[in-house]
Amino acid sequence: MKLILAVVQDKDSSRLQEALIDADFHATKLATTGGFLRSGNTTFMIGTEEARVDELLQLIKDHCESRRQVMSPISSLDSNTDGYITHPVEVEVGGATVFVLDVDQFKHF
Ligand code: 2BA
Repeated sequence: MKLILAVVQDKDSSRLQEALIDADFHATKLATTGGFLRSGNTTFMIGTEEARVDELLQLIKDHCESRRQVMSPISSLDSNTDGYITHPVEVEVGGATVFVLDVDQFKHF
């Protein structure tokens, strides 16, 4: 058993969710926030048998696009800008950031 954690852009999450259901993968969708851009993204937790990992990775790849995203700078009128970016930053985000983890035990009560 493997646990796949896939961080994807919100724009791709519905399409990916439908594709996971169609392919009979069981997933949990979490609303997450990127540590760098501090904007919302979506993390899927997907438990599956090792034999289906390559199929799952391909499915994630097929449904997640990379996009350029500009992070709006925080307003200088805001009182506390500590640790926040104060100039526009354009970065390439995604398609998907994926972690494949070994699962010690899987229980479904
Ligand atoms: P964020 O942390 O908001 O990062 C968004 C994009 O900003 C990243 O896209 C990358 O292109 C850029 N970026 C991130 N950190 C940077 C830095 N220190 N300097 C310059 N540019 C930086 P992706 O690499 O495709 O990552 C998309 C999202 O996936 C990330 O959103 C984060 O939520 C997650 N992620 C990426 N790598 C991760 C890691 N090693 N561990 C945990 N989560 C990760």
